[in-house]
Amino acid sequence: MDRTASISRTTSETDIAVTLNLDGSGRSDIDTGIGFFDHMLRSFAKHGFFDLTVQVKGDLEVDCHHTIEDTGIVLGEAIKKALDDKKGIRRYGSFALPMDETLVLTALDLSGRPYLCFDADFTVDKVGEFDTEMVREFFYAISYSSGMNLHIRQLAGQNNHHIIEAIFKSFAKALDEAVGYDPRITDVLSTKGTL
Ligand SMILES: [Mn+2]
Repeated sequence: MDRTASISRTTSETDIAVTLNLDGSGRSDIDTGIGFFDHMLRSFAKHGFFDLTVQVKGDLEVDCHHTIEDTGIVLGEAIKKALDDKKGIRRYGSFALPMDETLVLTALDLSGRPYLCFDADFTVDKVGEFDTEMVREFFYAISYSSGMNLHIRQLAGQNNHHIIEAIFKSFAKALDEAVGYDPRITDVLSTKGTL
């Protein structure tokens, strides 16, 4: 089964095209206009073994808000579409990812019910042209548009670049686990019969 989804979304604020292959090899082609955000999305693809294309033309003359939030919405829609009926997948995934002094835990459930619990402390307003307060907005958008229960918790860390990068990488590893197949799961992993 091909688990690839392409989603395009155009508004007066952003023009976004995303293609995601859940069964990729980590290849990516990313251009959001925000260098640090590109770095994070490339890390997400690499460490989750997803193939990912993200092309964004956003209103960066305003600020980075719409570009990052809307990319989260579209990436979440692509995750949801690529997963289709979720038959055979593990559903749950978690990963505690270290990066030097930083440690970030992500735990997620592809339950169909959106919920974000986010706990990370940033001590600077920006990394490059990326506003640190947008990390939460990005993952909120993903959780809602994909129907994902998503917990992200910083357990240790000082350097803001490390903290954000560890968040994106631990999310990638947790998602890779959750979308993976378990041969013991022959239908949908829910006593309700649907996710
Ligand atoms: Mn880095």
